[in-house]
Amino acid sequence: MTSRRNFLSGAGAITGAIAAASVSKVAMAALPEPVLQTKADTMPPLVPNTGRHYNPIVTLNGWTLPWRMNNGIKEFHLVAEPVVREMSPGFKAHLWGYNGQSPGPTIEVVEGDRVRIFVTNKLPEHTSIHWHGQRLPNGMDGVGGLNQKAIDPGKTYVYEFVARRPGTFMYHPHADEMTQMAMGMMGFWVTHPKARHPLIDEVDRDFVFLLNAYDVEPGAYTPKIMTMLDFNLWTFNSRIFPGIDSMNVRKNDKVRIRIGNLTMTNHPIHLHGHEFLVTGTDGGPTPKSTRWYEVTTDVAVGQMRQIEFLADEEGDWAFHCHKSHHTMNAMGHDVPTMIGVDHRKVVKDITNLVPDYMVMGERGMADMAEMTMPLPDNTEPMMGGQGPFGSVEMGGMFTVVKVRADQKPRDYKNTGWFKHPPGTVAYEFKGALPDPARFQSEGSGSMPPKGRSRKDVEVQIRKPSSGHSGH
Ligand SMILES: [Cu+2]
Repeated sequence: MTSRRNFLSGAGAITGAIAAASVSKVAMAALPEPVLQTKADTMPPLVPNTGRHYNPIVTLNGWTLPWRMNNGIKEFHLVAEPVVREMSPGFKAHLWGYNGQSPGPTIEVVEGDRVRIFVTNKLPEHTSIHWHGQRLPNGMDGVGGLNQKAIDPGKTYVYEFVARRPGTFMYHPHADEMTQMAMGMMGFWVTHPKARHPLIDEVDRDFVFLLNAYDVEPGAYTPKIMTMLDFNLWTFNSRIFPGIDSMNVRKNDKVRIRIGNLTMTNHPIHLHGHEFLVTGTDGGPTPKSTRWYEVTTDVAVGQMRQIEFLADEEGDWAFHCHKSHHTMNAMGHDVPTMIGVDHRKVVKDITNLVPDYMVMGERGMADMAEMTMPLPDNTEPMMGGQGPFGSVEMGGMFTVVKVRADQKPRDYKNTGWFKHPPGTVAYEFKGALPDPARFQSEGSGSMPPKGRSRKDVEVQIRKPSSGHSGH
């Protein structure tokens, strides 16, 4: 395996690293060395040193695939294969992806580039790649059976086309799509404009990630591929909060975030503290006359939305899907009520036979959030993430945009929690409480209708006994 570090120092083209790995010239002339990534970290932008210059993007908890130049053609090598994806520290899923990760690496090219992509299939079944949103010859569109023969296991196919339209695109299989997308096969593609573009602004920070969803039972490793809607892990680039990196920007940076949705439902993506414009879809940049300010934009299934804003408010700003069940982590489905049942001995016996097996809830669901009950080895609490003031009580599709005056240009380092200026944090009221007499005579806040006693309109509200972790 070739070290990613070589490419960051050498940047761009992969020729140097191949020479170091002493691959013969003959092999080089044929297939580019596949570059693998084993980590789920956010990699720094891959600054191009061959081909036309562009301002590289940053893939959240992901990376950009290096290329080699071959007679003016940008050559990439994607390997479709089973991968282990760390969804959050200590929680790994067995997925299918590309070049060691799921999602696959981001491909970055420039408008007008001729691109050749070698796709090697190391999956146990056939696959293909569809280049979602691209203008290309019909035979390169990747629908197995319709545009090409599917790529059998062990085979390598070649796709070649000119990246004609600048914009933000995706790639994914178009063969046994239900299985392969449920297993995590997808990636991002950015075609940068070749010159100043009237509708594509230069920005200081440019982030991309995919929305994806999985159904992995707590304690298990492999997604259930038959699940159609009832997923239990809602992810940004196959990571769940608190495993998703923050987006760290400098105050007054112009920030672009490109979000593609390859899940089976829509996601209203919401930014705190700033308003943004939707500047592009997978159909290209939006005309300026169609743009208006939003703080939430719905990204429907199979869509990409590109948002832009001026990060002029310092702080730690939440950025998340607004569906509250999508900011929660795994819960087992169809869980029988086990309250009061001591099944420890039974579980131990079953686990010897079925390692993925677990039961939950012998003391109620509150234990799951409070973590007094040991979680199975491979899962994440339903909600958590420690902030400077306690638990954030979020999971899934949630992260933070950190705006800092002292963030260095082009530095993506997380500098910790925001230090709020004195007097700018919500605080507890410590003055005298209002006179309770009114409440005693009239009932709790609402006035009973004339002629009826307070008792008649009383509503019994049962509060959860411990916290709000029930689900
Ligand atoms: Cu959502």
